[in-house]
Amino acid sequence: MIANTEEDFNGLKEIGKICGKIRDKLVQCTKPGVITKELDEIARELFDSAGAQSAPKGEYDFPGYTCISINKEVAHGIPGERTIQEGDLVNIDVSGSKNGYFADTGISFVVGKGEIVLQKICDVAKEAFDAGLEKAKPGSKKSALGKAVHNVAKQHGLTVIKNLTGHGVGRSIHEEPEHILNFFSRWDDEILKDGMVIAFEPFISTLEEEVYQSDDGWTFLTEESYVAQYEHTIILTKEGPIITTL
Ligand code: M3C
Ligand code: CO
Ligand code: CO
Repeated sequence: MIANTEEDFNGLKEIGKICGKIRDKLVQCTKPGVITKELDEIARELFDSAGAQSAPKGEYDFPGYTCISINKEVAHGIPGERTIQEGDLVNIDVSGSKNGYFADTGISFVVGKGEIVLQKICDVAKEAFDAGLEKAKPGSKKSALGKAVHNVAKQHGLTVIKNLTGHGVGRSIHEEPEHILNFFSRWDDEILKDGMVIAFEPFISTLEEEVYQSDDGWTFLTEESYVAQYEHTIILTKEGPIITTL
């Protein structure tokens, strides 16, 4: 969407704050021994008490209130009976709506002490986000974000996922612009607009560049790589980006 009224900015900030708080609470509760369904239950209660709805559930009938993906799972992991263990790479992605406004945020992190490479991809996903954020200005090319993401990945000897992307958000969870790529494409000539709302979510991978969908019809996996994501909802303005999900 293009945010242009006070009501738009307030509505986007309200749901952004709710999703950011739920994300932080779930990260804080992700300890060895916790079951992913228990984390999702916390999210359900927090959405409820905030008068907000889960976007995966409300928009796609996803079997959970949040997406929780572990180790070789990259995204859209279904919360279930799985127990978190020390050293797990966990991704928590929280998206929701209130009063017709949407936000989307996610983070990958390592539980306790884990393999060094896992911490590295999490750090690089954040670095790639920051590099792309520098380019997130009205009047700039949308493709500059993906170029920045891919450059950061390459600098660290890592790759990006090419078939998962960021996207427009605001009045629904996924809307125009349809794709914010994790790499440069010369065909992507769209210009970012003042007030445009995007979910920017670099996916940094140790090796493979594509995910495939598991038999459960939801979870995205790789064969043999680890992937980290870092996502926020951003309103692009001439005065600078507003991150609604901090
Ligand atoms: N918030 C998710 C979508 C959840 S709906 C099941 C997203 O937009 O960040 C992702 N898209 C692709 C992978 S994660
Ligand atoms: Co998301
Ligand atoms: Co998203």
